[in-house]
Amino acid sequence: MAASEKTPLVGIIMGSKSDLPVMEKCTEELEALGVPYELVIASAHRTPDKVHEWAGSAAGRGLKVIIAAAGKAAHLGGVVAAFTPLPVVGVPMKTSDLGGMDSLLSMVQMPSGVPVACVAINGAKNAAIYATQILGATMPEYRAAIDSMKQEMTEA
Ligand code: RP5
Repeated sequence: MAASEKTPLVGIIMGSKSDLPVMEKCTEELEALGVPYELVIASAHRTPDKVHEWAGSAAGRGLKVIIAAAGKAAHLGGVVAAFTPLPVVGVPMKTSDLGGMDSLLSMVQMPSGVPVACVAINGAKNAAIYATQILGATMPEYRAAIDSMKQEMTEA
C-alpha cells in the first residue's frame, strides 16, 4: 500500500500556498521514507478557525507529529501547539524582507511551556526526517526507514 493510502501519521500545515514550493521537499522526503501524511493550508491570522479545528482534532484523527511551516511573524507553529498535545516541528520560511530570520526567531523563541522544535530556514527536508525519527521512537518500521537512509548516506 502506498504511504498516501494509509492513515496519515504526520500532519503538515502551512500558512500560505506560497509556502508549497519549499514544502514539496518535505512531502518528497516523507514519501521516500514511506510515511503517510496529510497536508493543509491554513493561516493563524487569516483563517484562525480553520487552524483551531484542524489542530484540535489532529491527535484524535490519528496524527502523531505535526510539521508547521510559516513565514514572517510565524506564529502558526505556536498556535497549533496550543491546541494539540502532539509534538510540533516548525519550518521557518525564507522571506523577502528579512531573509527568514523573522520566521526563525518567531518560531524558535516560543515561551516556556509551549515548545515548537525548529529546523533551519527552509529546512523542509529535515523536518520530514525529524518527524520520521519521532515516529521511529515507537514504530519500528520508521526506525528502520531512518536506519536505511543513514546507511545510504555512507554509500553516497
Ligand atoms: C505566512 O506569510 C505564510 O506562511 C507565508 O510564508 C507568508 C507570506 O504569505 P503570502 O502573502 O505569500 O500568502 O502567513
